[in-house]
Amino acid sequence: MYTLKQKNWKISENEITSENLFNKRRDFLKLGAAALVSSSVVAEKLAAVESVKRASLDFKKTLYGKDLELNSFDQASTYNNFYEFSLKKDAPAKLAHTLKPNPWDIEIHGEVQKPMHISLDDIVSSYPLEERIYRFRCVEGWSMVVPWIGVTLAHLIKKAKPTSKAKYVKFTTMLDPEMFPDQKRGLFGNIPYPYVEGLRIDEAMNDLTFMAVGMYGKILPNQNGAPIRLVVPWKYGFKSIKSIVSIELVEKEPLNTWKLINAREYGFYANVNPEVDHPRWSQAKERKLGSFFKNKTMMFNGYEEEVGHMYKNMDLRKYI
Ligand SMILES: Nc1nc2c(c(=O)[nH]1)N[C@H]1C(S)=C(S)[C@@H](COP(=O)(O)O)O[C@H]1N2
Ligand SMILES: [Mo]
Repeated sequence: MYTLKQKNWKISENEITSENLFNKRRDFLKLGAAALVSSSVVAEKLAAVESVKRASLDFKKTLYGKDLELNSFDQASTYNNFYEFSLKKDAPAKLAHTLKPNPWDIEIHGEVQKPMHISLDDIVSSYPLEERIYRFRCVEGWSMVVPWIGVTLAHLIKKAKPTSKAKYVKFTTMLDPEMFPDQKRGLFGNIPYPYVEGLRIDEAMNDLTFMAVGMYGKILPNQNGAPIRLVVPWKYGFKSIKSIVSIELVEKEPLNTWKLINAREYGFYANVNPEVDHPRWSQAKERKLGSFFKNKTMMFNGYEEEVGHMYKNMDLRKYI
């Protein structure tokens, strides 16, 4: 079993870094690395970009979130939770150049008729990518609005043909201490690795549940979970697991990292809910990155119409 040091998980009300020179350096490094990878769609796209910019993606715009006011790319890419790099919000943007998102392979397996491996290239080249603007709410009380680019998780899962025993989905982040410095620290690390998460199968198949490969028109910056991460907009941000290598269909409710660390404070469901406070802080309000005032937290983060039916007969005070 893991012995865990007591940490100060609570948010420090950090300000947002506006301009970030490290981004430019990181993109430059990434372009260098990409040139070494042969004949891959993503690598070609990267190589085709002359200036120090992230590769653009082809995608279609959708109506999701069209009336929401976006946060800036700088805000979303310099204020991150990615414990594989650091506990500090501004650190992943500076450290994440060690993540090598290409080539990348995701395994879809477990209770499926057609276990499969898909590469990031497969996703980028064989699926129509869409852009969806979603609200995103961290359990710590900050929120943002981000234009993600990707495919629905249902799209990927259906390909593998789940069996009738597939009741939950378990996700796993890459385990590679060369890419993620905190994974080198073993029991002294910030959290146990690899980071794992889970969804119930109906949640996983819900139309809102998204696998993002990009944001703001381009491939994901490493610090936001490159090359592919989950986005579950009605749940607290920790459910939206980054840099995924395994999607496993399972029969029993899988453990998730935060519940494993502290089951009293973090549950499996983690639905955004203004009425159910975190044991150490209220969830009634939130502060959008870059804004001075707090707003009221919305039930299911504003997605009640789309997802409320899945929790009709559940006591949401019990199933936190
Ligand atoms: N592998 C991994 N995934 C992760 C985390 C992490 O530390 N490691 N942090 C989670 C938390 S707490 C949040 S709020 C979001 C933050 O996503 P962002 O940095 O893109 O805003 O990622 C989630 N996914
Ligand atoms: Mo979070």
